[in-house]
Amino acid sequence: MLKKKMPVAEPYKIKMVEPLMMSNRDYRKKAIKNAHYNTFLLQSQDVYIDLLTDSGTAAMSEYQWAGMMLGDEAYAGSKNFYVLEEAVQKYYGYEFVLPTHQGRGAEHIISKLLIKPGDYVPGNMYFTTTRAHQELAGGTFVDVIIDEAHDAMSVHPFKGNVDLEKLQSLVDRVGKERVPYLNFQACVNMAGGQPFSLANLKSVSAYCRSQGIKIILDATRCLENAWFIKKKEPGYDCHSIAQILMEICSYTDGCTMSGKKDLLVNIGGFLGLRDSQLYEKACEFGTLFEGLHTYGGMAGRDMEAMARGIEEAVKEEHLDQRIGQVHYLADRIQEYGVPIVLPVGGHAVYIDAAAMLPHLSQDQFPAQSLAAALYVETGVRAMERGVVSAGRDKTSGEHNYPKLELVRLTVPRRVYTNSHMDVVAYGVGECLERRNKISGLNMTFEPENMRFFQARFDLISKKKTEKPQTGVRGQICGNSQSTTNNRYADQIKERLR
Ligand code: PLI
Repeated sequence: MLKKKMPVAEPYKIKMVEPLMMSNRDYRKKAIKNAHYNTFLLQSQDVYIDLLTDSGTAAMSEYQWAGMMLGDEAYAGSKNFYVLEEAVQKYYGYEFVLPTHQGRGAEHIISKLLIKPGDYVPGNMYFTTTRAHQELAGGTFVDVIIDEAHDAMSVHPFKGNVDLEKLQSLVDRVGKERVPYLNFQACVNMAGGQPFSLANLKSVSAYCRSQGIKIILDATRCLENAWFIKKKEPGYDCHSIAQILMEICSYTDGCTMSGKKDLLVNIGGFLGLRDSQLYEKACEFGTLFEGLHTYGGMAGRDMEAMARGIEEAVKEEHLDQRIGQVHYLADRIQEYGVPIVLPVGGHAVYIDAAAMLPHLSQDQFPAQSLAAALYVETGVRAMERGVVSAGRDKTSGEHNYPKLELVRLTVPRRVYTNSHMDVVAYGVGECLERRNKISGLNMTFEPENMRFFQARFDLISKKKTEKPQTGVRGQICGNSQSTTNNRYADQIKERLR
């Protein structure tokens, strides 16, 4: 029977290609060993399909490349800055725009501007760089996302929502004067790229305004969030993505933006603000840490490319294909019976490594181990999003043990075809087949900050990996956190049931 629905295909054709390195298993085994079992330490030339991140990895369009030739590399007042400023004002509605070299540049500035030592910064789950800057400024991050976000199996359509009760109880506990702002992230990365609903943002915004607490939007994947609102939230199907984006921003006081995701560029970001006094102060910090307020660490040509990226990224056909490809990959992976986070988010498929490798305790870094095994299997590079990424508690020095132990397969925008996605799914399926042979890892080198980028690991000997769950943590790391470990083992059993 003929299919009735028109398939979604790429709204572009390919003009230039970049050859990929094909390697064999033995080569990859050596490469991952040399990279200390950390996919961040692999050389990109040794990777076949690179799903490490969707950050800065997009293919730019001919329109963006043409804009690069119009770069005005003046130190001050580059014409490309004004083009970018106008695009942000038009689509995001923030009057004041400070370019930054990438998203974390904007996070640094907003944290320094608004956080005083001893403050609390609530957010809908953390992001690594965001929380690091909040802590560097003397703040304490408090997770106020709804509980469903921590449950890989929950199919809540808006797992990025803020739990208003959790927020209120924080404010009641510490006082509103200790809560300078709420960080509201679009398509929450660590939860699996999960969107918030406009209804939730609206009610949280009303509460925050009544308390004098600002809302700073992490707009990094806000267009993808807008797409989910259009598709899932009642009353928004007839709205354009641009309209939804503008409405989202209207409930917030400012935004930090990594242009390297939604905005289809390889580098760049900005801080968007409404308050002129805050902007003036931000310009001072921007000049100190990033560069003058009309370039903020970006070349003129890059500002032009990002401005043009904004125009392209709000197009619905672009988002249909972009998110459609992520969902295509998720469907193929599920056909192999691999457990993934549901519902599928906007930028990546997250494999539930805890459920897939129940023979490994969380101290044996299941997600890190699976990412390394996947590379060996097919040359696909993925990223750990579990206990390694979560780092250590600053006070107790213990690992932060997240409930989710995930491997992220992040799809770059406009780069790979669905045939590549088929190969990725096959590789994940092969890992599932031989999951009992995947051994855990020991951390042999651990940087103090953002350890996941540079940490080094070694394979745990097979004998140790195959020991039973209970008490494994004590044997491997020599500490006494068996309660957390048992809870973790219970969760896995629950998921496998
Ligand atoms: O990598 P930056 O500095 O341009 O952006 C930092 C950043 C802020 N917020 C969110 C939600 C992010 O996802 C983010 C960066 N994400 C990376 C690098 C990623 O691989 O997901």
